[in-house]
Formats: sequence, structure tokens, C-alpha cells
Amino acid sequence: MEMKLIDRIEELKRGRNAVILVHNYQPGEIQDIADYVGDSLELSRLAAATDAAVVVFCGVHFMAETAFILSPEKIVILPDLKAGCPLADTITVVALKEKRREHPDAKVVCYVNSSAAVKAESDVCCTSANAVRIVESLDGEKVIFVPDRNLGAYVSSRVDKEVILWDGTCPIHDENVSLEQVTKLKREHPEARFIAHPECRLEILRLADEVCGTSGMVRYARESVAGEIIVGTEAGIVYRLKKENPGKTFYPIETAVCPDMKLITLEKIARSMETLEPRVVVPEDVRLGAEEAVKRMVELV
Ligand code: CIZ
Repeated sequence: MEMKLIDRIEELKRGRNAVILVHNYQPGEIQDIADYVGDSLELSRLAAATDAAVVVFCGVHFMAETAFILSPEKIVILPDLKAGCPLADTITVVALKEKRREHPDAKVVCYVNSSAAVKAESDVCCTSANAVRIVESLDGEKVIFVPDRNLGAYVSSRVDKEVILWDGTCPIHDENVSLEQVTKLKREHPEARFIAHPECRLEILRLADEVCGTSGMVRYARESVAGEIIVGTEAGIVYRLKKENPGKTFYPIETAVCPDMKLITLEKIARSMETLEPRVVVPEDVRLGAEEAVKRMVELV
């Protein structure tokens, strides 16, 4: 059954001139059919660079939006439109404008986990990999960092600027990567290194040997001499880490599972490629504003 679906997806891919982009947090069987696996920005840039007419984005809504922002001439499909992001949902354009009014002298830095409309209202976008460098490189001493409070607090601990935090978090990183889970795994595997995503709370990050986004984790797993690694982020990435590093052992945080990421299935991918729906589009005025924020990020790092 699964093989038939995979063959059908391959056939549709050729027929539709499609590229399948799969986020690091997706389930293993989805990663296995990918043209590319990566973080949201890597994937969006790859989408823009290919000559595919159709981009099938296996991830969550803001990621498909980012792909559309950079490739408006392509059809961008998200196989399940309900795949959202509770962190991105913590902020609206109206609330951000209000915050700007409170701090007219501050630049707004917006984490990529945000809607296109919020990106368009920001001065510059950032990823978990470049957030510190982006904030450091801005003129001015004051920054409003949205929407992730934990990433903002981590950035604030590393830069010499005033960082005003937004009270948003990713529930998976903020609650499910808990101190109890991490200390238990560290006790059970005393030789293991611990890598943690900066969306985790500072008390977790203080225990980490390395703090990095998912692309940094992929690199760390490849380059580190460590044979055992505890992975402090959404557990789906462990499939990729194991596949690329068969000689090493990875310990996921079992409770760190994003239900939105798991809404994408092989059946939904095949169906969406047949119908070319559901599509993700961004109104052109919003797209242009969001593209500016993404371009500024690329110029700064
Ligand atoms: O930007 C991404 O893909 C996310 C959500 C996290 C990361 O660290 O890659």
C-alpha cells in the first residue's frame, strides 16, 4: 500500500514538475520521499532556486508562506492547511503595531516562525541560526524581538542591546522539553552531549553543550566526535540524524512531538499533488513587505 502511494507520488512529481520539500521535524516516511530535507529558510531558498512549477511543502503553514514569499510565480501546496504553528499564532499585526507605538525607537526583529503579515510589519526577519548575529548587526540600541520569548531571551543574553520580548512560545520546546526529561536522559547517558534548540527555556539551554537550530544540529551531529547525543528539539529530526550518522546514537525527548507537523501524511501529499490544492498564497502587498524583511536578513548575515 505504502509502496503504491510512493510510486504514485513519484509519478505525480514528474507529471506536475513538482519539488517535494520536507522539514526536519517531519515523520521518517515523509523525509524518505523528499527532494530536500531542511529548515524552513533553507527549503524556501531551494524552492526559489529550482525550476519546478509546483512546490509541495511538507511542514507547517508559515513555512509554506515563506516559500511563496520567495517564489510567487510557483504553485505552493501545503498538503494539510490545518498544519499551523501555535507560536506564530501568538502575535497579530494589530498587536505588533501597538508594541511599535510603545517603543518607537526600537527595530522589530521577527523570527521566521511567524505569519507573512507579521514579517511584513517587521524591520528584519531572523532564524534560530542567525538571530544573535542579526540583532548584533542592527543600528540602534533597542530591539523588539517577536514572537518567541525564549529565543529572544537567549539573544538578549548574548548581545549588548536592550531586547524587548514578546510573550510567545512554542509549547513543544517550552513545555515538553522539560528539565526533568533532560536531567533524566543526562543521568542515564552520562557520556552523551546535549544539544538544545534556542526555543527551549534558558534553564534548559544552560545545560546544553551546543545551542543551535535544526540545521546546526544536523551539522553538529556530523562533525562532533561525540558518539551519543541527546537532542533537545522536536523528536522528528532524530530520524534524519540517525540516517545520516549510522555509527552514532541519538536520544530524542520522547514528549517533544509537534502534532501540527504530524498532520502531513503520504495520502495527503498524493491527493494534494493530484488536485494541486490546498494552495498557500500571500496577497502581493503583504508578500512584498515580508520579502523585504527576509532580504534584509540575507544582506545582514
Ligand atoms: O526555521 C525552522 O525551520 C525552524 C522552525 C526551526 C529550526 O531551527 O530550523
